[in-house]
Amino acid sequence: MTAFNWRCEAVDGRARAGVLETAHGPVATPTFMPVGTVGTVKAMTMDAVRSTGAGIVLGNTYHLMLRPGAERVRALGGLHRMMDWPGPILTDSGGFQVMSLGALRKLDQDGVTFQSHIDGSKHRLDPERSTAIQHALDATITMCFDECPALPAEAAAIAASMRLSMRWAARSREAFVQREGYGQFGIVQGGVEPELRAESAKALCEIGFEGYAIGGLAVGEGQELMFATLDVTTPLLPGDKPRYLMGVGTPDDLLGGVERGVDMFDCVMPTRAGRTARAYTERGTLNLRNARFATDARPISPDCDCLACSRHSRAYLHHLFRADEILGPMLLTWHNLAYYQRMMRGLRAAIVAGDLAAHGAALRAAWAQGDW
Ligand code: PRF
Ligand code: ZN
Repeated sequence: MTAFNWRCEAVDGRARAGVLETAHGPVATPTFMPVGTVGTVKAMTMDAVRSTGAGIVLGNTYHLMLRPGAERVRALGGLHRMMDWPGPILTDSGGFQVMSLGALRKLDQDGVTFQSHIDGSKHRLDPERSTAIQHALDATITMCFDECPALPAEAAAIAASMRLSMRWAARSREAFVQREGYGQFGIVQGGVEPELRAESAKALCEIGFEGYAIGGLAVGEGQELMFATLDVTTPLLPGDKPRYLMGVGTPDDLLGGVERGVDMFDCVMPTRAGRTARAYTERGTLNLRNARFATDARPISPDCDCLACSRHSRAYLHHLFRADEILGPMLLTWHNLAYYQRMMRGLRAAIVAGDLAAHGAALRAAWAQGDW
């Protein structure tokens, strides 16, 4: 059995390239984790997800506990078996989703009571229950149960929320059952206040986790403040453990995160955009519903080897979206995930080559240049 471990292979500035070793196989970092909220990466088969080069996917405690239920997933052999993804899976802990999706939420020091967004039924999540559910799902990486305030917010409110999350982190750690090749990540909170981020990072390092996430960002503060907060946060985290920026982001956010020492990312952006006709490319984004693509016989991107780009034209994708055909979202989600994974491969190679500054500048110049 493999021990859960992150091994650094190269450093370029603050950026790191490495390998995360887990019970469900290795993952090269920096990595982007496609979001499989309810046990499916929407519009994709898992073979298709694999073909893009993804090494790890994300699942959600909140959604899976409501439907089909954690015990049902366990009975179906765990999330890996149920969704046909034998590789590593990271599950988010549910607190963030309760706050954005749950109805009639009531937060107390112990946890949160809420109503399901599906049928209004009443549920409770707390650090112990969230951790037990993530075990039932058989998550390779379990996340601490935390609270994430929307920004902007008063510093006093952010401080109180962060301290609650740190008490919940200690309880999450207590509830975590150590197994070979499995890990649990703490989540740094504290808004955009450097002192609060420092207090949070210190509290988590004292508890000790297999990895450290940076939460509470990309919640309305803007990219400049997010990067400034990363600048003061990543140096406070252990150099030999993986770092995960939660719920981020655009290709430009990922590049900035990698440059600041982040190793893992997840976001609905490539998959959600794929269902709404927005294509990510080396030259920025394209809206394939736009009339100018109606007769465009070129592939979405000349540099892409995904199914959409190797077999189909922009004009065909345009037609599929205009006709509301299911194949449109399928092909474009595939393309967007292929782009994100290709970009991450490029970043890893650049870090290994000690070339990230020039590589990053070239990426930004091409995004700004616009369509071919
Ligand atoms: N905490 C958790 N999940 C999250 C976040 C957080 O702060 C964010 C913030 N961008 C996304 N997902 N548990
Ligand atoms: Zn493509």
